[in-house]
Amino acid sequence: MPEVSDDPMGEPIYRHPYPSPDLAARHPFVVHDHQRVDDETMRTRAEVFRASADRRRSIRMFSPDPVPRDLIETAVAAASTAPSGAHKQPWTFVAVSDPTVKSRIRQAAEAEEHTNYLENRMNDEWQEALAPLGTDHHKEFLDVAPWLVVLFEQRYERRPDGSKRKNYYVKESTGIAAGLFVAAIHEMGLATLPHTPSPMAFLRTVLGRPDNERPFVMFPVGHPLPGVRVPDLARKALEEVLVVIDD
Ligand code: IYR
Repeated sequence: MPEVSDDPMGEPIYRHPYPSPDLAARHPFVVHDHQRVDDETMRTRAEVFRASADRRRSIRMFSPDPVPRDLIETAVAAASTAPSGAHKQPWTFVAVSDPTVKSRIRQAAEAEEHTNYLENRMNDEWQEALAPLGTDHHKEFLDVAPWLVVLFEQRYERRPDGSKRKNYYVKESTGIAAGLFVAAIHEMGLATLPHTPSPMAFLRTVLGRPDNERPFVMFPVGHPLPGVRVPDLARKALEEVLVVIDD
């Protein structure tokens, strides 16, 4: 087995190598397949990704044009590469294109949003924050978008004997998977919207999911409706979101 690299001066960089021989004897480890590239190549790749990410917008009017199922499958496969607490991958994606089920979801979502917007379940401060986005309780896109992908977090897992096995960092893990899903959908040229018709418990019932799963976020997916308008938002400047503690 190749040894991890040491300092050229002969001093080991790590005094506590990972995995320890004892750990490696008990669990399988493999050498990481990594191709190091030079700084300029990294700069180019980083900028290509940044510029693409910056073109992403949340879309609230989708074209009804169908989207092949294999594209959704590939996006979920990409999302499911997300790092997760103790590698438990505590998520389930439910992809719906059945118009009857989409319509049931829309009805239930609009009922919750009606309470949110028109019966003041979202307080004034919240409604003010949303005003520039122009959202309301109508969620037509839930019928129109060819796919609704509902992401569930698994708070625990059932062992074959029915007992519960805890998952760790469920929200963090599922949140990262959600981010990768958004990126995958965008990179393939489709659009989505992270939608949370809160409270979302109805999604568990409508989709017949087990009691260890809790809805985390829902993604309508499709092509944007041609000519769709989006809020003229600016993203925060790097200086507003990045603090560097340099040497
Ligand atoms: N879930 C509601 C309200 C909403 C909340 C936030 I925070 C948003 O950024 C946008 C909408 C809805 O989907 O309309």
